[in-house]
Amino acid sequence: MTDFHIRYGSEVADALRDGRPVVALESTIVSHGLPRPDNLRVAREIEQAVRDAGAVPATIGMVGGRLVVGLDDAELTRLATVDGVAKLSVRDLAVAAATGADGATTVAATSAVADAAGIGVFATGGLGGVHREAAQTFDESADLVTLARTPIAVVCAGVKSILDVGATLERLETLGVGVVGFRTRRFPGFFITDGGFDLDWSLDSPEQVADVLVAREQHGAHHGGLIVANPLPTDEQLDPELHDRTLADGLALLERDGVTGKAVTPYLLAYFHSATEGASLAVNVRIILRNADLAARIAVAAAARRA
Ligand code: PSU
Ligand code: MN
Repeated sequence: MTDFHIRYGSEVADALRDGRPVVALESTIVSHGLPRPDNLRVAREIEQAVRDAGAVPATIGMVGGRLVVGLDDAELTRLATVDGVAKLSVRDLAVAAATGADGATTVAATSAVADAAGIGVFATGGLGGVHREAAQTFDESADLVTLARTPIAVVCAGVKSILDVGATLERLETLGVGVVGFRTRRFPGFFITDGGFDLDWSLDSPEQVADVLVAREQHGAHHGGLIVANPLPTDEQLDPELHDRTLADGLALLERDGVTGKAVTPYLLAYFHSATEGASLAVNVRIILRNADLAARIAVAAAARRA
């Protein structure tokens, strides 16, 4: 566990003190993953989905150099609407704090901060991973190495299909990050239900996931993350043909525009949202809301087991 200088939202502070269920939420999807003005509305809807399932949402981000666990509505609005919000991975947190920056935390940074805050369950859309062409570019999300050392359960719809899904699963295995399907033995591909790879484990209920979290603690096997892969039902996924076409075009544009590094993921997501005329955005939102709901149910079940 790393020490961060954290300011807590009052509702989150109360819930953590009382041992009530809390779900961490990231802010990069709000600032960089979803287009304005939908991003702010969706950010609020994600929090509401957590509340509706009985847990307290803790959206994490940096405001004026202060790391906040449980952004209030004004802070959330700021990160969703002002220009120049930095995309913060773990390595960026100290620099951003020292320079008084506004920043949105990625899966990696959100996981690290949530763990430091004592929050064990986190909901997002899709995890970062190994990028296509990574053999040349070495572009692999810090989400992977951070999850190798951070004991948190991350509910997501697999990794974004813009990545090399097979390579990402191999890296997760090497790094000792647990991966379980929620009611599936196929690893989801974010916009699409089936990412093309098998999983060893499938769990059937939030209570069963909570049992695994407790077992990890009892067996001292909780040094790394646990990915709970929650696929969209097939009738809600992005049309696979539209998906494949958009992805091919997006990757070509990436190359044409010379986009590299941390700009790659936001660029491709923005391209998807505009090229599919909102279809991928609707799917993206659906994914996040479903994951927020499942994460909250897991947090509720885990809190009950610890009570
Ligand atoms: N999933 C989404 N939208 C996003 C991201 C994930 O549905 O915007 C963000 C997450 O914050 C994740 C980041 O940590 O993309 C990965 O970026 P990179 O590939 O640069 O590590
Ligand atoms: Mn990268």
